[in-house]
Amino acid sequence: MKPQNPIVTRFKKNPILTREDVPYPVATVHNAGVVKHDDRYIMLFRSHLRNGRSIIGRADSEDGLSFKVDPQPFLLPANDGVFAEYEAFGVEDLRICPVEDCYLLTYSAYSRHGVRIALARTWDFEKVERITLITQADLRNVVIFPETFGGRYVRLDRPHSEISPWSIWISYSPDLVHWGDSRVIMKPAAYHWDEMKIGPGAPPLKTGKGWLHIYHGVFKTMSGTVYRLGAALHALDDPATVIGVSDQWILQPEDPWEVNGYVPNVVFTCGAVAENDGTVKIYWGGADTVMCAGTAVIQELVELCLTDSRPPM
Ligand code: M1P
Repeated sequence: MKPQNPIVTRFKKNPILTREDVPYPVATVHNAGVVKHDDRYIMLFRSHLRNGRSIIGRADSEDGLSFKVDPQPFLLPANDGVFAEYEAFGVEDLRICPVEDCYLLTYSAYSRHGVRIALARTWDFEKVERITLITQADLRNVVIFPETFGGRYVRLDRPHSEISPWSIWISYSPDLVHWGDSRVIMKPAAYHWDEMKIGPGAPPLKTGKGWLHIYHGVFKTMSGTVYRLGAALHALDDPATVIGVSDQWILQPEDPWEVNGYVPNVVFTCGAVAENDGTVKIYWGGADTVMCAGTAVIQELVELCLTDSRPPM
């Protein structure tokens, strides 16, 4: 049964992008970073190739709903230098973080050594400059805040652990290259929809009451895992302080293309675009197979974090 009053209203034309829309052979289209650049929406989406490894494609839109895919992929695994060694198994789940005068791109770099996060930069989505690899293995889901704090860049990340449920950490950098001062700031809640693991989702959005972060949480059932989206609010002047986490999820797999696909029962976000009318367009991969989108009222998400909250840790 669908909820009476969904927090996120799905676009009627979901899925908004599928492999049929891509002019080169791919098996999936999912987990895309999205921004509004020069009044156009730019989507950088992940696709599995038929060898099981992933690349990143680009699609453009005027309304944030109807996207047209570029004839060629946007980012392929590097073929020389240190990036070639660490991207050999593919590039995945790219986030677009608007910082200063450019867009920082963070993406998972897979290789026989594990998964690391690579950092690249673009000004125009035409040329991409790889900067460096900013983590060791194994760590995924890095989003960088759009502002600096006390002169330092700040990111949310998600290291893997055999001891603790996978949680959201914060790290700092003076120069985007060297990161440290890391601490855990948000953990899965026991016997809760996100009890198995959580991870950063879309790059945080600034609101009057805090930084709104849409993250993903996972629950293990007898027939597999369920990926849902949740909302958390971080203090405006200190993102390490989580001032509220919505007790309820904001989106769960319900449409057929979210429930069934390459990985069933997954909604997974890497991007959200705040609009001038107080709404936010949220983009998510459905079942690791297609791209979907919907809208929410930013103030409602903020209120959920503040008034119906569970402890962050
Ligand atoms: O299959 C669901 C997701 O699983 C992984 O996400 P996480 O490590 O955060 O659970 C990633 O492979 C992601 O791409 C995928 O959508």
